[in-house]
Amino acid sequence: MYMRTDFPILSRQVYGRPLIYLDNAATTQKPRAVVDAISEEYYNTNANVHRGVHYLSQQATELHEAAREEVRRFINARQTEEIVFTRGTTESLNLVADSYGRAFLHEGDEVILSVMEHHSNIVPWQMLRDRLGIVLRVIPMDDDGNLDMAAYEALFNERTRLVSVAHVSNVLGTVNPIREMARLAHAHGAHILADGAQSVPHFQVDVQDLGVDFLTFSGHKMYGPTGIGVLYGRRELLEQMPPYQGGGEMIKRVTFEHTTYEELPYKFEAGTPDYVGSHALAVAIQYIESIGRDKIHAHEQDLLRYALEQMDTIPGMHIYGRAREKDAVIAFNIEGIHHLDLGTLLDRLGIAIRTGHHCAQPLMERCGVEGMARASFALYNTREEVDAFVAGLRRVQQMF
Ligand code: C6P
Repeated sequence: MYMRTDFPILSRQVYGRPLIYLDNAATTQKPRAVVDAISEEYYNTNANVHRGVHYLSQQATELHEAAREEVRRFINARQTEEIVFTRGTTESLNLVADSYGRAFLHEGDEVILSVMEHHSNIVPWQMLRDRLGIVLRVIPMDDDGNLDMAAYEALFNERTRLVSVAHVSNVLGTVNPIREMARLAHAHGAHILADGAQSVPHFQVDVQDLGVDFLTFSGHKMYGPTGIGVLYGRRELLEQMPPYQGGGEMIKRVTFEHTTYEELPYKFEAGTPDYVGSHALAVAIQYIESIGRDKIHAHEQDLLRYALEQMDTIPGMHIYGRAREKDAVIAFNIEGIHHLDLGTLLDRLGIAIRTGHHCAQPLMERCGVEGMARASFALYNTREEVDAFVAGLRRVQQMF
């Protein structure tokens, strides 16, 4: 539907069939504008940032810092100093676990996660638990994939310091009620982090409106390049947190006796940043806005409803996640067919989906399965592709 020709890869064939790309929660395809911005910068503007007095370095620095401002505006943060560039959601989460952990957490303090977290929002906290002796609490969910809000509230006690939860589940598509969760966290004197890897690409996310203290997301899931991500943090908290890594860019003065650190956000950006990636991310943001986030969301919701309607007519179909608010991700299994076989056979029809545990093994356990197949939509998918996908599912089913 939307500007498919902007995405050159969508016109290629696999196994002699037109590509139908339904693995967008893993990574999205890139519009020409983003790929061009990358080659353009390498061809014309490439120089290390924040270091040179020379023209190119200043130009590259301007692009990099303009990108930071673009990200700030996109998520409505108060200040550009609250935008830290990272390699992606995973690094943003590790940064918070490590640095927030050093500043705010002590043995016996508690962090609340949910049962539907991606491993990136579990493992860093477990590593911290092993280092500091913190306690992890887990919010359960109902069979439709809605978090149990009464159980959530009951998890708070005087040792709760932080809630760290997915805004949208990468498996169930559940859109968690982050605003309400933030209100409750703050009412109990705790901070809250929303993992926005699967929300920021799909609908308007406003950090001030949601009231979150931290937000993490990845460029590559929102039509931008791989290797660039964002950590938003409330200034007051970031100020109190120590650097995550040491090196160039993040220092004011170094002697062998003592080092003083840079101001925000550079304190958290050790080493040469991905200044080409940051600019390309800004171009991806401009691309999204040129279509309109509301329009993208409405389109993806239409595809979701359309796909669910048809998939529900397939015998033996199990769909995981029927939350009240659900994003355009459908995880499923068909009785009698292993998810890996399903994915492999669909692939032969030119249809790309993801299979396996989706980096959410505790959620797989909660659902009583080893793995699932998953189709996920982006702005360029069409109803015709959904038709082909459902026809593909029926065809695979007939083979068994
Ligand atoms: N989920 C998926 O196919 P990175 O890899 O750092 O860009 O993002 C990690 C991550 C964190 N949180 C959530 C909710 C995510 O969905 C992801 C990435 C991909 O579902 C790859 S495993």
